[in-house]
Amino acid sequence: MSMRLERIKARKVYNSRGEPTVEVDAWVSGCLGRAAAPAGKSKGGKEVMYYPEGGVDESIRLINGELAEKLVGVDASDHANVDEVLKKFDGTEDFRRLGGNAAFAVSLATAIAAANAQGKNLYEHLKIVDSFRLPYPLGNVIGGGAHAGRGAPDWQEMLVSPVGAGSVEDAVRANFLVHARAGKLLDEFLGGFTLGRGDEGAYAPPVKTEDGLRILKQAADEISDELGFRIRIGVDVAASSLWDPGENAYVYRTEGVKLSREDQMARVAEWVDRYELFYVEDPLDENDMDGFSELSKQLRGKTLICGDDLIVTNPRIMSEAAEKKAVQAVIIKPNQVGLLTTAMETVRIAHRHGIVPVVSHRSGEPPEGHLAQLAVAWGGKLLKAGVVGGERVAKANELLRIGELIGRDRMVSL
Ligand code: 2PG
Ligand code: MG
Repeated sequence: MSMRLERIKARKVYNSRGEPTVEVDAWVSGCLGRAAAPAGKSKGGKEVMYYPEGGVDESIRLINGELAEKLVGVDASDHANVDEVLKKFDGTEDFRRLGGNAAFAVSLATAIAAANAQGKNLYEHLKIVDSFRLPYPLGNVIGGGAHAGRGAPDWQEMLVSPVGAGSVEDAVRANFLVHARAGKLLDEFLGGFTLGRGDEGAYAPPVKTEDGLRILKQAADEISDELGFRIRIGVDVAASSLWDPGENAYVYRTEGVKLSREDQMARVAEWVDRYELFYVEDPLDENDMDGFSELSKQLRGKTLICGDDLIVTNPRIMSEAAEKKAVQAVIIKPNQVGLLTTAMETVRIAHRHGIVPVVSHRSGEPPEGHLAQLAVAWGGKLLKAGVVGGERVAKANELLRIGELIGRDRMVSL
């Protein structure tokens, strides 16, 4: 059935960091879809440009003017039609005319409107899998790096995921309990801690990375024993933020050490063993794909090496990483490439190679839950969306709602 896009309107709203962002309203057959764009802080060098010269205001001017003229009337029942217009309208490789974040907000709002017009859920409208499953939530509990101030851990995120939970309720609750327990343990370790948090709701304590890992492991093990299912921990090193090409080293400011590429790899391997890390995102700089391949070979079977800044949701780089056996998991952040269809292409490549798609939030998020719908639509096995903070909880709550529809115990197998 053909469904024409009737109207589109953009406005300026704010993300969880208080930065301006684009929100778009789209109407298809009288039904509204609304979505806003997130923003990263530890961005990959090959991500598209978020906004053109002139910033958010220029994107809004374009959407409400020239783009609306091109988009109104397009058949939105097939999402590819919408993204095709967006791509042509921008006409650049990196979305520098319209802005990748503006494209993302239009793409998502239109998909939501089209889903609503068809009486479908978003995950049904954008599905690329045959049967729906619920991803395990992956959330950061202790962090630092670019998401916190000075004195916090050098590695950006220490993450938890209840990979043994049998239902989405148990899974979501487990992460909240681990977060609370880690706060208590940090307070004990530091002899008093403000419980201050960074951009994504993870504690940002004045501790070294390894102390954070030890404490998170303890919190996860204790809650795992109490609940009776397996809870694992992982990390996002976000190593591009540590890599200093001038020094030819990974620079740990809080610890006051500099590690060579080899020492960085050795440290990652050692901590994977010591803290039983099941997931390691961006252990090395984004320009070192060979290093990813080496680490993947060395740690095969022990952990999932995941590419975020390395792959930036880009289908071409995804294919290259798959060919070089550089990763076993890939972060999917649609705003890294601007369009849902481009992100979907990357997910398809990942599935073809048995690489785990990890559908992910950004450090600056709008307080909405659509990401959970995308994860289910695309067969994401992990939903990386933080633990606490309204904009993070919104994704967990949406996952609970989807659980009502497809079955609360239909968890993916990891
Ligand atoms: C990351 C993300 C989200 P940012 O590195 O994975 O956790 O951070 O959005 O700042 O890129
Ligand atoms: Mg990352």
